[in-house]
Amino acid sequence: MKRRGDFTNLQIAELLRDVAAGYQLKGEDKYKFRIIAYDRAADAVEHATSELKDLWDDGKLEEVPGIGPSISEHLDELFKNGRSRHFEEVVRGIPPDAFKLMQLPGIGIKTAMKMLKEGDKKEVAEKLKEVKSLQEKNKRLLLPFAAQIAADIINYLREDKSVSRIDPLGSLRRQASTIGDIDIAVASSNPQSVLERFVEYPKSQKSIEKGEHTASILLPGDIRVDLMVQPEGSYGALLQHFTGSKHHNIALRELALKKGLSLSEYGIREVKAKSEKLKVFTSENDFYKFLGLDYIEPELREDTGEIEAAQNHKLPDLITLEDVKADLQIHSSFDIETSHDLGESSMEEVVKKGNELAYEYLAFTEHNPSQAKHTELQITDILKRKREKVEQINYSIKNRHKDSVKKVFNSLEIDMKPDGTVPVPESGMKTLDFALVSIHSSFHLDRNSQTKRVLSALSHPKVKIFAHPTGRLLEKREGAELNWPEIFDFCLKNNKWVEINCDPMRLDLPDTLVREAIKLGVKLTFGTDAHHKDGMNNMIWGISVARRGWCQKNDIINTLNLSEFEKLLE
Ligand code: DGT
Ligand code: CA
Ligand code: CA
Ligand code: ZN
Repeated sequence: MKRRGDFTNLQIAELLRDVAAGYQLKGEDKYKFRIIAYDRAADAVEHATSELKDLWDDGKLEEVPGIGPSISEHLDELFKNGRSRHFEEVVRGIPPDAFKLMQLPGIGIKTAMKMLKEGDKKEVAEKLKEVKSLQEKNKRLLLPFAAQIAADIINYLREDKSVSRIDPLGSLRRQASTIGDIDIAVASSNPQSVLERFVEYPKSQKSIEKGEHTASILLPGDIRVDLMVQPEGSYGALLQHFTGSKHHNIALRELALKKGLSLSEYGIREVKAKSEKLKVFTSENDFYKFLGLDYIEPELREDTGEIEAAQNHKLPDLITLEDVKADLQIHSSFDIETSHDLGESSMEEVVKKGNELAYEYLAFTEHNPSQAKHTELQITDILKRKREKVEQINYSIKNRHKDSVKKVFNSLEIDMKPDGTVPVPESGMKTLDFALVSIHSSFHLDRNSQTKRVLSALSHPKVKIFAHPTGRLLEKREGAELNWPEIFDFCLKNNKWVEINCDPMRLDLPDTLVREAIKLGVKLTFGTDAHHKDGMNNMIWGISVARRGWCQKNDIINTLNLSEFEKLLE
């Protein structure tokens, strides 16, 4: 039941952004740090994996990175009384429509106020309508979907012979799990010709704007694509500037200022030098080097310590797809009589695909047989039949020396019942090499019960992996409430692993939790959760999550070779 003071994370994030805007109107310079603090807190809340209200209930608001003591105090009042006098005071007198207009790309609070004061009434009404439809949709794109759209446009633009370099920018280049709009950079000796070709993109619904170096179009479904073009000589600065993230750039700008330098998409200037000569950069690498930094991979550019690490030569050597030797969650079409979905490809087809991907081993992780429809004896019988099938596959691949897949493991993705027990009898568990457990029901248990449930299921000696751990579905369903420090601690002490599920709709564990896990030394696994052999291609999206979570090769179980992996199972 909703009570007064029950705010969703999204509502709180919006509120914090409004307060930041309020401070901006009060004085951009005077309140510089508060503006940054509120903006940052808004981002943190939006990306938080737990409901803030619940954290508050547990007295843990300040544990959210980005929420300091002062903001936390105001939120405390907000949750207690349903309002914060401080927030109200900061935004007093600002018309609600101004905040609405701010939700449009490119409109800050100052522009919004100006539009309301002196703008054309009809235009403002039009814009407000745009906001409303934006709020109704306001869905972000899944990463592979955005990547495909960008790849199509990139191929199309490459046909212009003046294009010498072209790359995605923004959240897409940083490989974020969801993408707001698509940004693309081009190096060209003839920007106008590229921009003209771009606005004539056959799938474009509308050209939003076209200037000297930039243009924007709208694709069906209100997908916005921004293009930035510059000569090759300053392409490095262009890439750097529009890859973001915003917070990374703010932090970088501050570092530069301390060195008396100012940064832009064109290059670097000395602030005080009379000549005001612009230093340009073809390569992003040199841009960072000029600031005394090691090259920072785009996935790390979120202002979460990467700049300091780059100063101290402490950046991680990020994992790559080539490091991966196995896929540890695959559903074959073996009829295991589950109440969930079966896979569509046979075990043989999956092995063939595994060879194409140059893997050394694979795990078959069909869902457990339905408990409602079978006796314990029947469940064990089905699992024994599956064991035989897996042994037969292993026998048949044993002497195929040219193939890379040397072994398939007999695993299972097991539901955890709300009380934390597993719906498979001991005699059935014995047939398995190892098992995964996952939450497929009762997503809304309170945090304590949910955590207990997970730890209880993970306790079974055959269970090694906590699969798609939050249970989130991007843009559809929030994850379950869990006490992550407790879960990570348990995994560390009991040699259990946490999955990065590579399904683009899941990408679960989320990158921020990946980082927390590996900081503690918890080992992670990749599972594509493929229900068709082609789903095994999704490994690359799991890699994006791992890289954003600062993972190196040795953080991930799947990088072990077969004999190392077998040893871990002993
Ligand atoms: P998104 O589109 O919400 O998934 O996130 P981003 O990071 O792609 O954000 P976007 O498209 O607004 O801007 C791309 C990057 O450009 C952003 O990460 C920071 C950088 N940037 C630098 N200066 C500016 C600026 O003046 N305006 C905008 N919009 N971005 C800027
Ligand atoms: Ca973007
Ligand atoms: Ca953009
Ligand atoms: Zn599942």
